[in-house]
Amino acid sequence: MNEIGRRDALGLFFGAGAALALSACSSDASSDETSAPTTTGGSPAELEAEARDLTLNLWAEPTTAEITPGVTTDVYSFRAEVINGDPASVTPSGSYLGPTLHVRTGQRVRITFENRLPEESIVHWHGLVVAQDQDGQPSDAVAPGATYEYDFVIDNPPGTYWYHPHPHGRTGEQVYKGLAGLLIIHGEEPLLPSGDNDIAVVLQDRTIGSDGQLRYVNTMHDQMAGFVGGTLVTNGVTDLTLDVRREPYRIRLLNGANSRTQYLTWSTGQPLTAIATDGTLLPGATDVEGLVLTPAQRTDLWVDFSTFESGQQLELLSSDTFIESGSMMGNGMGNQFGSDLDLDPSVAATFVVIDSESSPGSLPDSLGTAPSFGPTDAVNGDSPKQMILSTRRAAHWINDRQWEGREVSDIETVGANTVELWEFVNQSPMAHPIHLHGKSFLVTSRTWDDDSAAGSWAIIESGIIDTGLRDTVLVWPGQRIQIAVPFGDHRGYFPYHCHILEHEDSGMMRNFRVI
Ligand SMILES: [Cu+2]
Repeated sequence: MNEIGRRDALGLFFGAGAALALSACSSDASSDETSAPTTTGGSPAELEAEARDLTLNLWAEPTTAEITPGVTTDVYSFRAEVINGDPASVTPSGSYLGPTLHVRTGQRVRITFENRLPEESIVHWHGLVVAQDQDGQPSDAVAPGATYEYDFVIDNPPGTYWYHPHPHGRTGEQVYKGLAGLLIIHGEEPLLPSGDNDIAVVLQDRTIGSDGQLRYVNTMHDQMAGFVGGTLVTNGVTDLTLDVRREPYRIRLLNGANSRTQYLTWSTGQPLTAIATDGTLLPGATDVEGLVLTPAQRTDLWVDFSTFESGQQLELLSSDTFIESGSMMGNGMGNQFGSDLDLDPSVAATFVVIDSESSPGSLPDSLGTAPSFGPTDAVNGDSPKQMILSTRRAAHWINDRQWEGREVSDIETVGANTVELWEFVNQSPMAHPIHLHGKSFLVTSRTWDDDSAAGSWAIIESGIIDTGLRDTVLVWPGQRIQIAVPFGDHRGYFPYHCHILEHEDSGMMRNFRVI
């Protein structure tokens, strides 16, 4: 891709006029390029006008990318083309990231996935409510050269989702090599910044060797702790800089890292204003001084740059939150020494306020609707199903079991269209972000079984947003959390797993069965 294309795309803007508002790195900030953008996504209103069936070809292939300026790196990438429907439904990322897919609530989507990789793969639509055979499960992985046909209707509310591969044992390395993309659902929403004031920021990390190639070590230690790259890579590049006008913006954050749970702050110390979590608008905007984002979680922010001076910069800072509160090789917690968490922020993205007229905005008083269910709707309100997360024999376990495909236990069998209370009890020395396929749930309680790690939790606790719906939830060592899960009407087998991809790949994954 040429330089202009790279610059247009890297901001992952969803509207027109992206070229005026973006530079890929700060050295380009003074550029006077005014070429018309070539990678626009269409505003929600435009997409609404275009609402109709969408047919795509989507493929994964080995290719190269420029993650660090001037350095060519071998990667895997998703690419796509619109066969039928609005051409703006696919917007290239300009990096190794897959194109952003724009769909609408209620829209029928047909996607032919072609595996052009030298290994098996399959695409999972993270957070989407779909039938088992549309979910992109490990058992549906297809061989090199083979295809998989998807045909489903978008059944989620508007919001921020993503897609990534899910072949068992290979997800971590495939995502690390570059296979991930955003999926934005448009539709009826309160009045929020749109068009080119609607930006996505995909947070990842990579270790790039002196030869310019990605390092994915995947040692026993990496499998146990999760692989953390040495450099923050945002929207597919190091040192991402985005130009913004003095106006309100919606910034859709996705943590697409393999294992790094990030604590995010603004360099000015101002609060982060969250408006949506994991694809669902919060009932009301929520200010936090720092924001915790686990792998796979999304949070949409609202930021008003109208009070900034032209030329002022706002940096999004990210700190790793890894703790190990006991022995990784031991039995359970083992120890009583919760390590303190030492936040060490690095710049994940820099927003540069360009010379423009100040145009303040305000948020709607109410955003999302309150969830239609709660813990009192649970069929097992008096006896939550208990899932024990543990670490022993150099492995991570769920109820002393690992991935067994379609072998499910009694408590992993649930009734369609019921709400159940599930309880995750973390007896492992590590934090685990737990994801349930196709289910948006409520976190109804967090208590301590063992408060050895309470000190480190206290450092990040204010950045945990449990008030909205989630599809991925962080369980700190020693914690017991309860979630209320509405299981919906799709029957069949669906994975639930730790979203530290090295944990998932090494077996910290199970199926539940909806009957
Ligand atoms: Cu885990």
